[in-house]
Amino acid sequence: MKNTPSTQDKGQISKLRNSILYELKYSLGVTLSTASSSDIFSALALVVRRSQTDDYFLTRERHHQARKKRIYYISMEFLIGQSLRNNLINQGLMETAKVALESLGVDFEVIVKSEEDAALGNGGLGRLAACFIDSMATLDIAGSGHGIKYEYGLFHQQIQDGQQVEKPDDWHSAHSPWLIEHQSQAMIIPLYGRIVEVEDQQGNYNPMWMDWKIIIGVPHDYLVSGYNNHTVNSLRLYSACASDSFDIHIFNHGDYLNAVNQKIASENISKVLYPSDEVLAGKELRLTQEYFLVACTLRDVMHDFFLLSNDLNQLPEFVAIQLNDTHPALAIVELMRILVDEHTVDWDIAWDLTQRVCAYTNHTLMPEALEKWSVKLFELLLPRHLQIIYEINRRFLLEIHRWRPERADLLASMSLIEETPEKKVRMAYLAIIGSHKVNGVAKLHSELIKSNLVPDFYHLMPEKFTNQTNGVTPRRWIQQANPRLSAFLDCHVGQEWVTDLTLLTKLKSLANERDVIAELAEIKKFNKIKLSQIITRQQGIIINPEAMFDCQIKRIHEYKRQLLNILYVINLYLKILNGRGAVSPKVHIFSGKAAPGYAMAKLIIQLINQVALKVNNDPRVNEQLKVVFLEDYKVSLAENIIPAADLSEQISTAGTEASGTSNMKLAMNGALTIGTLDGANIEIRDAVGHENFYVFGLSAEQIAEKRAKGRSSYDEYLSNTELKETVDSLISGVFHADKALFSPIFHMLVSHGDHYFHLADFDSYCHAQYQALTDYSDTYSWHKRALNTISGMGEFSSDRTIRGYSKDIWGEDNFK
Ligand code: 26W
Repeated sequence: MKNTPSTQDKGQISKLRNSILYELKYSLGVTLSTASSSDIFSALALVVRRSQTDDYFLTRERHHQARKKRIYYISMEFLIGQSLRNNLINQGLMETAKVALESLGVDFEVIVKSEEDAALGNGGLGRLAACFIDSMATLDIAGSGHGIKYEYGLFHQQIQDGQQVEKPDDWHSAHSPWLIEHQSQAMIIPLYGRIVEVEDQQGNYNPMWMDWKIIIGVPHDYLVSGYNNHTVNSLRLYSACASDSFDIHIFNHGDYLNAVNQKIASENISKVLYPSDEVLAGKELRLTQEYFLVACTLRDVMHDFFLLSNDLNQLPEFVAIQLNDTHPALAIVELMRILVDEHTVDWDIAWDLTQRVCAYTNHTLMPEALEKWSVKLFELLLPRHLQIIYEINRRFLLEIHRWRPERADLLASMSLIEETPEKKVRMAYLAIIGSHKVNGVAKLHSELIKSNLVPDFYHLMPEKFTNQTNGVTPRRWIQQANPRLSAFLDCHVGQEWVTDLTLLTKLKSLANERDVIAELAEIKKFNKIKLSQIITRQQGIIINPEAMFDCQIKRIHEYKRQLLNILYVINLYLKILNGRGAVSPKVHIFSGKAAPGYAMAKLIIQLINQVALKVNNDPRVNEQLKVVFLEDYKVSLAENIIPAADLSEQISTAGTEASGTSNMKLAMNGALTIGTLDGANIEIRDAVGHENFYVFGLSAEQIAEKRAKGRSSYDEYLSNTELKETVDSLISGVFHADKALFSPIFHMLVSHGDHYFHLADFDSYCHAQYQALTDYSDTYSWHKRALNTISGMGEFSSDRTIRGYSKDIWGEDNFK
């Protein structure tokens, strides 16, 4: 039964409705009868933004009065997704907005869905940044995100003939109702030029950076509401603007001349997000983007700081900078430049302040993802920064020599500069020595940083290295994505779970209540039907919602092993054909993008699609097995898949996935996990109970041992007839008339050493899959285990993670 709105509610509803009509008319120039869904979306968004803006100014003033330390979370990526529903929930306007739109004869769901995702990120690292700014606001931390306002976000993926085709993501940032442009706060960022070696009046060495060209950075604020607490922080996105198209009169005369004479095609800098989440081929534009972000952010940092104090010694009391991977590591160098060159701070003092301000989060162990920038490129783009890096390095090498005088080899291996084959700056080393804390994103990962990635750095400065296991925001990933589960939790554990996820443990005591389990099963079924409809709409495939939904949703990468999953599907398909079939029906759902230049990942997508085509059209297996590849994976699609999943695939080669975060989102929504002992899987398994986690495969240690010893994947291939039969099908023409099409995959596995151990883990994976499918046929006990899984997931809220950063890295005073 619907509640009748109170008089006060009625007042709010009519106020909101009038505000929508006002925005339609005066901001968008349309009337309700002529407005499109997107107009109505914009109008409502503008109304919500107004309510956020009031809270934003109050929050800033309150934080300023309390002299709170400010946290600057610098990240090249923020994978926000849609914002309307999230902002309505956090501002407490959800129900009012629904009724107000209804009263205007407008379907709320249609409006919400018409919003384009803001896809300013590739995957895990970018989405984590988005969860973190949500948690900082919810915890009333004075923390802002700082990123780039890319004109084009992550490409859209289309599947044509089974292959990925990339289309530009023109998300019309210029018209996003969420972004507030601040032309008046535009900043000048120097680039290129040369160093002139001069002395100051006291005779001190005082190099001058001269003849630089300029970029103009324009900040845009995206307001970030905390949950139900009136705190509103901001995500500041900078766009680069060409100096000739800019209102240059706002700058003083000297800057004006520089701007006009030395303009560069600067708007290119914020044109597009680099679509690779692991390797970048030393692109000049990317280094420019990284510097641009850092330089803009530090101007804001210094501006905010001087509002609080004129004493630079107090910098670490009022400022913390968190580096989201090494991409913004130049912040260390830029801060040194500002302190030493602009404020004539003594080098040693500047270095101490810089280290106390900065902290670095590592997100990957993959060697190819560790950033190294050519010295030549530095010399060209940032000559003064290169000098500063050399000076940091000179002092650091002296320190190493004092520490281990007998180990001359360390001077080369720990140097910030790699000498061969080409001189390069090792950004991870710079980030480590310029920070007071270095953290990994799951326990195993943080251990591997110390033992494998940078053991010498760990031995030199063990106190720096810590762990902060990732988390995800329950506001988006439960409350918004899964409203029915959210209502279920409100009812059974109380509404406070939204900001205190540990309350989920209360569910444990309900595990024997049949009607509670039945309720949970109904919720899952509802979500599965909804997803089935999306699948049918997108692909015309009919899905049985009773089947087990087995989901692997993440970037496509060899180390994440979507290939292992599809090999299992092939194996199952062949078995069904041989009458040794499945136990109960299942659907394998894949979704994810491959980097446009990553040929093997793209071929894996094609294989999945070809297997889907074959299996889905084979009447012999039809009732038992379906394969779906959902195109254009993004945050809003994830919100539809995750609540519908029964089984979560977290099957990376042990020791390769830093943490994973879809593992958390899926488990929170009641999926059981099949996974390796990798990343945060290990902690999830301990939290949800080993009986609710299908573990398989070699451990990180075993993998390392095998790698060290050397092995033959060819022997592995020969040793198991089922495996051989499965792998042979890749080149037998079963899945594509062109037998050679998938031979690169075949050869990678069989003749090129199978770097990610698909073959070695295959048998163990199939057993775990078999067990999961068998267990699934006992519906009641499956849902009971889903309940227990949810109840164990309390510690994977990003609120817990942010509290950890705040206490161990930023200093506890943030909660003041
Ligand atoms: C050089 C370009 C580049 C871009 C992005 C290199 C590396 C990256 C990231 C490190 C890739 C990434 O997203 N890493 C993921 O971070 C998540 C959040 O911590 C983790 O959960 C994932 O395990 C990790 O792969």
